[in-house]
Amino acid sequence: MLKVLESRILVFLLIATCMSAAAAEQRPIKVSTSDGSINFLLTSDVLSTLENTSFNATLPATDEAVRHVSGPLIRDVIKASGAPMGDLILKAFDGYEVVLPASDYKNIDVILAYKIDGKRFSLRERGPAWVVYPNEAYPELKGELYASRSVWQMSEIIVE
Ligand SMILES: Nc1nc2c(c(=O)[nH]1)N[C@H]1C(S)=C(S)[C@@H](COP(=O)(O)O)O[C@H]1N2
Ligand SMILES: [Mo]
Repeated sequence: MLKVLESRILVFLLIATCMSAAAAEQRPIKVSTSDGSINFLLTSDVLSTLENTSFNATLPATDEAVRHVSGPLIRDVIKASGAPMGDLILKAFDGYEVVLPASDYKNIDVILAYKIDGKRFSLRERGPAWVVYPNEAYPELKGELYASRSVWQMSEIIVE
């Protein structure tokens, strides 16, 4: 009897451990509207259905080296969520928060980069996702204004 109970507890612990590991690894970005009508999770399953865009860019607050970044276009993420193309409040795991105007992601190929130089990057490497502007092809996108919208450790998007 005790053996059965023990093995059940063991199986439960094993499943719980696997589930929390998977959840921690995914950290899906939440996309919602400020009126609460849309609540969408950008899971890895959803991500795999979105087209990937790649380009070279420098990342703010790094060594300013040129990196190869890839991920879905922000406008495709918003489309996938079913939310209207409004201004975005971007939130990060470190508490950082900034507005990304709709005109930016409509007119510029801003991406939600999940890979830097071909690799996923962890929370301590400022992952799992970083908003990146194509600032190598368009140097006018360098500088403080666009740097401030280049949010790392992305956790949430609220569409206004
Ligand atoms: N998650 C997160 N992203 C962020 C920031 C931040 O504090 N946290 N700072 C922003 C600002 S204001 C700028 S100018 C650039 C570079 O930040 P830094 O030079 O202050 O490090 O990253 C942007 N992205
Ligand atoms: Mo900044």
